[in-house]
Amino acid sequence: MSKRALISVSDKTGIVEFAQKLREQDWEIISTGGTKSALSEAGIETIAIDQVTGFPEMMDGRVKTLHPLIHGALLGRRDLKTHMDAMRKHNIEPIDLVVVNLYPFKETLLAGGNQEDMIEKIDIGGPSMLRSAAKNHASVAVLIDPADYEVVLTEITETGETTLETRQKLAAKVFRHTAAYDALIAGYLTEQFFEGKPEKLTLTYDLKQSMRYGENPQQDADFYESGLPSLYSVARSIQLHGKELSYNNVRDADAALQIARDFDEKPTVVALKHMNPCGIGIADNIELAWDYAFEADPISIFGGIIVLNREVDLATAKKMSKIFLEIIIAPSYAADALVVLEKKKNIRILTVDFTEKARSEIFPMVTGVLGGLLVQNQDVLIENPDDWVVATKVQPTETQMKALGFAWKAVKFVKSNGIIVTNDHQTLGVGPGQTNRVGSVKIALEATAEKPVETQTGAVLASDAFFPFADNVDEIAKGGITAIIQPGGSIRDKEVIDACDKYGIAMVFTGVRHFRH
Ligand code: 93A
Repeated sequence: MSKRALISVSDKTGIVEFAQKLREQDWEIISTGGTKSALSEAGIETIAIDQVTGFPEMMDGRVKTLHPLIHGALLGRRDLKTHMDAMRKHNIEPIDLVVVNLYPFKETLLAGGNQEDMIEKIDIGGPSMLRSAAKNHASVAVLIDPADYEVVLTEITETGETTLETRQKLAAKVFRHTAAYDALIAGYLTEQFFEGKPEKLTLTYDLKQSMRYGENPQQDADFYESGLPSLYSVARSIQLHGKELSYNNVRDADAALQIARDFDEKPTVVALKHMNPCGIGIADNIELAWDYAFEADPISIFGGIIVLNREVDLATAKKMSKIFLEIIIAPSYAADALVVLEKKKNIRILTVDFTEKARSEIFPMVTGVLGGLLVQNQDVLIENPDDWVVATKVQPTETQMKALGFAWKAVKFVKSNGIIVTNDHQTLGVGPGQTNRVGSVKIALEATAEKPVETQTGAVLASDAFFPFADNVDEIAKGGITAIIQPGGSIRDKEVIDACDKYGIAMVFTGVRHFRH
């Protein structure tokens, strides 16, 4: 009796050649509607699935292969007399090879399919056959990837059958594949039916890029992208120029995109180094925003990551091209601006779709720990300044309030302990990541002191978490700061407030902290 294969594929790439070779080895081929048509057109003889099951394909194809005559043929153990007896009794002819690829759920999602389209793209019969065949890999070979056609054909041509080792590997691959397929469906439906609960999203990721190395050359690394992509992401960015992104590039570019997301009312430029903002500028046009971001720290910006939230024009491009920058990201570039930037060989130029900013907030943030993962949703709380409380007797002026609002947005992205000094349109000093808050205050104030005096007028300070002691305020007063914004909530708040009043500094409590460890 000749061997039997069942072929049922949505993506028909390479299937004609594969089926042709099987027929040359005298294999019988069973196939479902669309696959059968494709093979018949190429002159390949196949048996229709309904001929095997005795049932027509029905309900728009929802039921085609879900039948004991198919699943018995896949699951029956060839080494057990009872199974073989059952097969004989019920006229079940064994199937030795299954070739299936599933309804294109992910592709339809990426193409913007609506909910109804997506539901129809949930493949039921395909995964069932894959799972039956993979479970019975002792006897059945199962293919989901055209890249594996060759090895199976070679074995069949040489010996008439596949090896156990190959079948085992293919079975493991199938369960990885169906698990990812189901996880993507679970993620999609969760997003559809559980509004605003990103922490409940099922995590599905696909390998996007094998990186040359990780944080250091002695570390291996890969870049995975979410199964539920948003175009406002490094993973979905389009690179117009420059070398491939490195591991550190991806992290920095991501951090810079997260910062820029919070500043959309006005043209904004974010400059970032090693996960911390080194300059943020907002203005009425993108060129001036660049000037502010640059002047915020003309040294750190060298080799920096830049995100501009408006089209890059020629004047801005000319200014940017004067220094070495690692990455530039913007929604678009004027043609002449791009020409100028592309003259720099080593710069990476990317675009992302800023209209998808809000959607990007659903991504869970995943951090690796030894032996596990920590998952949280993003820190995207929208704060209403009306809820903030002036804690001091000294009241902030309107200009100070504007500057405090800017500083508060900016400090959220500074590594804890995070301190930032700004005016109302530009960062002046960043104090990131010190193990005590006074250390961060000192760094931020030192950097501020180096700035031209006129930019320091009206400088305010933000702290990502409360001040545990009044010593911070003593330092801040020495730096000439006139207003502070911080969460409040320390048991020594009163001492901190009294110190501010003593120095004539206004202080606002937000009631919300923004750690970034
Ligand atoms: O709608 S289904 O879930 N019901 C089934 O019984 C079934 N059997 C195979 N989808 C089913 N398939 C899928 O049809 C396969 O996974 C494959 O993707 C596709 C091939 O259909 P056709 O040969 O008609 O193009």
